[in-house]
Amino acid sequence: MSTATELLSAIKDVGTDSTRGGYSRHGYDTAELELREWFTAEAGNRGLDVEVDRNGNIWAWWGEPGPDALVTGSHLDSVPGGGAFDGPLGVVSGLAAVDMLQAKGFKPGRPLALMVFAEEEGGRFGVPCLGSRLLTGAIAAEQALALTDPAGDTLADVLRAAGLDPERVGKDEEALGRIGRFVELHVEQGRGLVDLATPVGVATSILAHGRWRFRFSGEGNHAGATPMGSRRDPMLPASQLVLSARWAASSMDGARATVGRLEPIPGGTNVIASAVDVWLDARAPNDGRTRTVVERITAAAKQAARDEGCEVTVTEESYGDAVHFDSALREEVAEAIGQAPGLPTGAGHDAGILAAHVPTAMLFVRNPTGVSHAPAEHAESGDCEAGVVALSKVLEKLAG
Ligand code: HGY
Ligand code: MN
Ligand code: MN
Ligand code: MN
Repeated sequence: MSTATELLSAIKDVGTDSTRGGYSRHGYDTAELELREWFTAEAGNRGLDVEVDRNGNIWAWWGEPGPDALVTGSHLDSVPGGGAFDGPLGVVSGLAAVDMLQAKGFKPGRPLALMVFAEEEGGRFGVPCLGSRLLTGAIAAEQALALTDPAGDTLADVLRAAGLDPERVGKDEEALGRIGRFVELHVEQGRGLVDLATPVGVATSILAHGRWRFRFSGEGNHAGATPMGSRRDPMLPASQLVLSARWAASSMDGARATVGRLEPIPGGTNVIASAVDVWLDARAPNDGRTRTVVERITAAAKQAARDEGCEVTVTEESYGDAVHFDSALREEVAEAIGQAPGLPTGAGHDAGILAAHVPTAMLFVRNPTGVSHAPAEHAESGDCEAGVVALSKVLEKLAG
């Protein structure tokens, strides 16, 4: 019988990032594959039957796979330089909850599975929740297979190397049809539970969320020899985009807009870039506000590109509308675990993708730093255990 903290400790050296700090574990890279193998062995030790679906998601079944299953899970990949808890906490809590239930002699009255979703952060191929999007058909197989990672490998290449068949990737009605209800446990990514002085909460909603890539093209040239008046420098409209993101989201209730990734081409100190790629992450409480924020940012960036004699193209890389979790399931979860506050979240989750298809709920575990997607992300051992106890009560009630 293991605690969540002991299980996290067993993987603490996998995928550490000595340059950025924290962890860099991306879909199907060496670290993530090692963690998938580790999970498979841990599930096997508990007598669970492990299978990998057509889209690379792992399922570990307690008892026969079947319809109307109760499923819990999360992901093992991270953002570049991410924390130890975002994703793995949900996975190890599933294992620890199974330990707790097995120790008390619980036998599921319906199929029960733990899941690990592939490439939740989109850290390698750019599209978040790729495994759950493929499973549910939220992204078309052809579009996904053509995605490339920074090394230029397509998802199709990478899946093939991992032993999966690209021909079979795509909406999987049969696998999806087995999920009766889905519950994801996750570290909280803000200070909601800290402010409430409570270790565990229940999610109410997720912001609408999209990612856009802007390619600004100008004229590559010499930093010293090119007079200031003769430049077409794409870094200028790129910078305007960054500033406009702050301005547009700040003036829209509940909105967030971020530029966390920007790549000048070719990227030399003494080179005026010929092009700059800028990725915009924008979120808001509903579709209309999200779209408005992105339209305002885009208009400002296009004007700045015209002023500098540059071209701009915009590609929507992913989008998902706001999620409001099933209120009946939320009540059942709250009943199972006792009083637990409801909390909205600005972060995306596989549970949010599944929510369009099956009743879905989420448990959050307090994060004393309130920081996430960075090495400072944290959860105390005692709170992790409170999360496991809560999850085990939910599994017991919903799969009993
Ligand atoms: O919220 C995110 O950026 C990701 O989907 N976890
Ligand atoms: Mn994340
Ligand atoms: Mn996550
Ligand atoms: Mn020179």
